[in-house]
Amino acid sequence: MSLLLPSTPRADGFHMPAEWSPQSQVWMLWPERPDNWRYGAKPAQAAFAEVAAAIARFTPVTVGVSAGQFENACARLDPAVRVLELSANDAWARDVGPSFVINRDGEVRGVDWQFNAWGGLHGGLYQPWNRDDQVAEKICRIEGLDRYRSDGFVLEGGAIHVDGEGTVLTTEECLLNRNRNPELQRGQIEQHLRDYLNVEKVLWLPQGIVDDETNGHIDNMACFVAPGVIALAWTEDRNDPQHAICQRAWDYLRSQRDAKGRALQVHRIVLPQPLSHSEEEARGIDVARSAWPRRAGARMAASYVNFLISNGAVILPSFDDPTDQVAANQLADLMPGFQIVCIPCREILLGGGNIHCITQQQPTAVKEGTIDGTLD
Ligand code: KQY
Repeated sequence: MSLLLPSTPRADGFHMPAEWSPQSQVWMLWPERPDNWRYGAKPAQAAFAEVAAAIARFTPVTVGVSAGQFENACARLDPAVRVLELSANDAWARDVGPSFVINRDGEVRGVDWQFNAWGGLHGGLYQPWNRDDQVAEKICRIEGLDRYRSDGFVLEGGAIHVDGEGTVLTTEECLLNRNRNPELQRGQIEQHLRDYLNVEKVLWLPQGIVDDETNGHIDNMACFVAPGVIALAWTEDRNDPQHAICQRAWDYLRSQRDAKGRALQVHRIVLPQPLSHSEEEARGIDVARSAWPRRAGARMAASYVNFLISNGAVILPSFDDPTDQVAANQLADLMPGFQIVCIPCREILLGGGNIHCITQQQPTAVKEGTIDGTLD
């Protein structure tokens, strides 16, 4: 059974745990729309399958697939991956799946954010988005988890990162954008974050990555890698408009403390050189009025920070760029004890996001005072 709850996670003693907390599974969706993924999504499907197989070495993976793609996805995905029929408008599990919350009794629930395709009719990326907006509810029903629905508050999972200890990281560019919640002031948005994530402190970076079609999602720009420790995307190129954005984020974070009163440690993670859609890549995408156009030469929002942490692993995008190894080394130094697994991800980037955007971790329910949920 899966109930729609009238209260909030905060009122009920639930909070969103950090990504490095134990996970019972990771959710993904199967790409197929030809107006976002080139050549009928075949190259993207291969990349998604590679990501799913990499995660499955550490954590069980479930992939939601349309009826029309069910057979194909089953054939192409690693046999360890669970495949379920679950329709969506595209394949961004981070943004359309539930953000899972837990309590001290080892219970898990879902937060079902209202979704408007990254801006609705004011800069949104496609229409309709009704099936995307049903994904969180469907996942909660499949798992038999109760759910909170944030009606009246639009948010995507990629727009927030939590440390699990009372702090959330986000961007003004996205959350204060008039195309998400035009009727809400900053203070009201903060209150929604407090209520649905059960946090005390909101850290607001001004902007995200240049030309990010999500309006600057935090999951491409910065994330927590441990309590009080942040990985920040960084370029030294002063001729790149990204440099000033990174510098402002750095200055802001260095001036802040988290909910526990800790000064933040901020670590720079190299950005790849600016990458854009090639003529050939743009040609492979269907032209459709209902979707965001993909033009040759358009800069893509490439960032290594768009990685997933899952049960001791960091699943890290690579771009066939000389900086791939630099980023992997930086993260290995920053996250000792985690296995860094690099996956070529240009095909996912072409669709507008990366590994973190296409995955949603479901935490393991652990009762406080027990080890892995079983009584000592
Ligand atoms: O940043 C993310 N969490 C998702 C990116 C979605 C892009 C849609 N084309």
